[in-house]
Amino acid sequence: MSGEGGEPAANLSEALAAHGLITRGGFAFEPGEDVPAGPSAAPARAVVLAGHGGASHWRHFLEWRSAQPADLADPLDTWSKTVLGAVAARVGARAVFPSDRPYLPFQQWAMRAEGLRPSPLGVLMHPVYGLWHAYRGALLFGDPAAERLQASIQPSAEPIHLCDLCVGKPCLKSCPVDAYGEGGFAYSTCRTHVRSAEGTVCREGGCLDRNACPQGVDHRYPADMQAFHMAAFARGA
Ligand code: B12
Ligand code: SF4
Ligand code: SF4
Repeated sequence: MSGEGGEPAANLSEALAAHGLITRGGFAFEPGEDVPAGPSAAPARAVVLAGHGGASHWRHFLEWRSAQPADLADPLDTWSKTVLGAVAARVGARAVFPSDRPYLPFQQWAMRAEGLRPSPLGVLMHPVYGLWHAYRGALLFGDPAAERLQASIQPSAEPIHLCDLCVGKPCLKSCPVDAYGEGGFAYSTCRTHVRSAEGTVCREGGCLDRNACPQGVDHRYPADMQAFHMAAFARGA
């Protein structure tokens, strides 16, 4: 595929790889579906998700961060917008982001794109990366790029949902305040603990429930990355 006036689609993966990012699947929207605008004002025709499995982007982000003002707000979002905005321009797409308001349904898109399903923690379970992956943005394509993109996307075989096979479910047993349970994620209970003196372990090393999962451990985020995300979560209202 090539974007309108852009470079061939084979270059999309290459352009993302330069920032430690990968494509996370994609699909063509159904006619009549409520979708955001593509590169023109018309509704997008297809989407390709961009993100990381494990911490592949982290050193690229840190290098960029070291040249930014210390008090830069939302640095990871800003980095994502900077690098994916440039990639989108190269391939004739419009980039959108998980933090955009109103929130776009990134996890629903991811489930369609890669056949993933949620773990008991809400984070999607990946057959290779386990709970250690995320989305930094999505590229929305219009005509005529979408037709060529559609032809190039191979529907992914639905992976085994590892949580179905997990007998002990240790991810539901490690939280000191039982924030994850039948009723979903009690995020204010979690946040209160993370902010407290007793929450040092979560603040510095990441969520104990997430870290208790035996899947994808080779891709587990390093402690500084987990602490970075936990600090952002703790700052939230
Ligand atoms: C708001 C939000 C939250 C809120 C949820 C509050 C609530 N219940 O509404 C809070 C702040 C609690 C939260 C926390 C986390 N989040 Co969050 N969050 C989002 C965000 C920005 C919007 C969700 C939304 O409303 N979407 C709109 C609806 C229409 O889209 P959707 O696809 O249907 O949304 C699904 C999610 O909302 C999900 N959901 C509902 N509650 C929760 C709670 C958690 C923890 C998760 C992961 C999902 C989830 O259910 C929906 C149905 O599939 C998304 C990005 C996005 N744009 O989707 C990230 C997102 C869902 N979060 C993500 C992550 C990883 C987390 C954390 C686990 C880690 C982190 N970033 O700090 C933390 C948990 C903190 C901890 N203790 O470890 C990832 C999930 C990636 C994946 N592999 O699946 C996303 C996709 C962001 C990204 N950049 O990839 N999150
Ligand atoms: S511990 Fe088991 S149930 Fe929990 S997220 Fe990991 S595989 Fe899924
Ligand atoms: S971050 Fe800590 S308090 Fe929050 S859900 Fe995970 S283990 Fe529980």
